[in-house]
Amino acid sequence: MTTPALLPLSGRRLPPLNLGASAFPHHRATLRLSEKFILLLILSAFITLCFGAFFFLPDSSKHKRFDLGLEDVLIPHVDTSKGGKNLGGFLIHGQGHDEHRHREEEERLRNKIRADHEKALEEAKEKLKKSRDEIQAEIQTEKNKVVQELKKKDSKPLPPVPLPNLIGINSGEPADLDIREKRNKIKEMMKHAWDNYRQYGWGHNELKPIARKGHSTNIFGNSQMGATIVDALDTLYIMGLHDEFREGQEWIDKNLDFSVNSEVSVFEVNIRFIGGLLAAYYLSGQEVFKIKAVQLAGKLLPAFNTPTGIPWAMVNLKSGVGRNWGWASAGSSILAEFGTLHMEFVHLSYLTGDPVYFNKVMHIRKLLQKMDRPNGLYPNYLNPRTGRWGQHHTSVGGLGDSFYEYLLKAWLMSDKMDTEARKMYDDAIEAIEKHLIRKSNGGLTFIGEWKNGHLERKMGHLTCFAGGMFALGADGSRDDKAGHYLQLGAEIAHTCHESYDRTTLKLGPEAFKFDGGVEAVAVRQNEKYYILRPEVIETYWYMWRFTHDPKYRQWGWEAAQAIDKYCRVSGGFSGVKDVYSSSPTYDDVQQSFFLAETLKYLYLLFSNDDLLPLDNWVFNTEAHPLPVLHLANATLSGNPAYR
Ligand code: DMJ
Repeated sequence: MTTPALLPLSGRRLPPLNLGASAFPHHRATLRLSEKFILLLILSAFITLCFGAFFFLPDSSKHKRFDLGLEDVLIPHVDTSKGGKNLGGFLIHGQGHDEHRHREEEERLRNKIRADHEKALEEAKEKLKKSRDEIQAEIQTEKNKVVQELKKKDSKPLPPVPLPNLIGINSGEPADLDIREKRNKIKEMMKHAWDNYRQYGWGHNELKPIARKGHSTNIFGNSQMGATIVDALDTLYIMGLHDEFREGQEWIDKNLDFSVNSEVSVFEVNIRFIGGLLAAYYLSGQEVFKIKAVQLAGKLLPAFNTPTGIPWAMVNLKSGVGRNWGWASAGSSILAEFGTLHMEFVHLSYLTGDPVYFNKVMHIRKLLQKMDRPNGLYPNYLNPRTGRWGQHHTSVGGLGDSFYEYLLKAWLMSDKMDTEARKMYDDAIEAIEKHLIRKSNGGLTFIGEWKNGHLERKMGHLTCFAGGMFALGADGSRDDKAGHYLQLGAEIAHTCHESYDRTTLKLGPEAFKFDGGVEAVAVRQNEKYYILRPEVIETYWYMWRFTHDPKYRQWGWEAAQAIDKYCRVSGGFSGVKDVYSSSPTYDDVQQSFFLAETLKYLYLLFSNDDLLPLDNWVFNTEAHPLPVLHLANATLSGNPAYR
């Protein structure tokens, strides 16, 4: 292998350089592929060097101009504006002297290039003596250095902002012995779930409690992002499990890295990770959580780069490329996903002083306000390219649920200043009541789903959260209908309790019907599962806080006992596939929301109201408590960060 003749340098050629087998006799016989590659690299570096030299060596005309500057101080200035040619004058004046200097300069540069070549060759020879492993180790060390540098840059402290009033983060111990015991039992269940995850699934997103290994789903992408750790932190904190909390914090500090080539759900990452990190930050005051939340939020922002600003459902954390779920109507984004970002994003802007997050969610709100709503209802699907609704399907359960929840909570979180959000909530709830809420023949109030002009008399487990939402929104409702909404909340709680009570395991199915003589019972086999979901217990807790009716604690205790009896296995807690079967089979997944929500709501149900009081805290849809921000108005202009 020989190089082509060297590129001309001032009319002369350097001798050709042989990089072939003869240059490396010990490699003559067989050059492995990797070696050939390295040789090729050296060769290209060499050619680049020559090429560079050719272009960057000062040419004679440049020298002359350079000299001009030097000579200028010696020769009287000629006024070019008056037609004089100073350039010509100097050329003539300094020619002989210049040429000599140019030759010297060229010679010096040529020598330098030769020396550099030789040095590069020596280094290449040295490299080739090293084993493949050594070379790889060197490359890895270099890469690590770069990553460390980037991390240092990313972990810079954020500007301090005054923390909102953080009340009731360490209280709640009930005086009643029976209630205290129940509360301790819930804490013990949390310990069981955490310890097993710690032992068998640490760092994975979730746990397979039967197989005793890590588990994940596509919502978290293909990386081990420790979803259970992040989701569980605030529950650990309020339960006083501080050693466990610290373990989690340490893992997050050392391992939680968002520069991964992984496609995640924007909604899930927001409610579980950003919500979880922000709540952990507010409760503990540990900066690391705030920093991680902000880093992660930055990775979600590219999802908003759509023609309308309605974000994609998924985003690749590394490339920033977004897309929607293949199953969603006509490439649409989902109402409950793009409509469940507000709380976390407002807090991100509050904490960073950067309005970018606030602007993104306010843009979504403005766009929704401008759109026509069939029957006043929000369809679940919205195309982010065209800004048009997809299929006219409305639900207060899956695909729609937390959008309504976040309208109400945006108002509560703003210390009731965000009246725009309250109005949107009131309008939406009125349409829902009119078109979706019905009473069954047996007198059970249910919330059905609207599908292309027809009401499906089916309610999902997810929809059961609405009982708590109605109760939470009762105070401040339009036309002073507080009593009505509290009653509606109670009716939904009752219906959802029935859906539990009418099963063999006393655990609720995923969906239940009110049709053809069936009331609050699942009909299809694929709707009979219970995956440790929180919504029914969430509603019991809100109803308890607003009414102190002991039946809610009773119902909550029934659910806790059923979970402990049928879902507990030695390796943690598992969902069950059929709540109507006396010998249930397990789905072998301990969902992260079981620790974030189900156990937290149970614990709160058996705590006094001074633990996370609702006047000061608003729970995101994953049960992560965020403090009320006492801002001057809905646009946050009262916050110095936005002025
Ligand atoms: C949770 O991740 C959140 O509550 C979300 O809003 C929908 N439901 C799951 C748990 O069932």
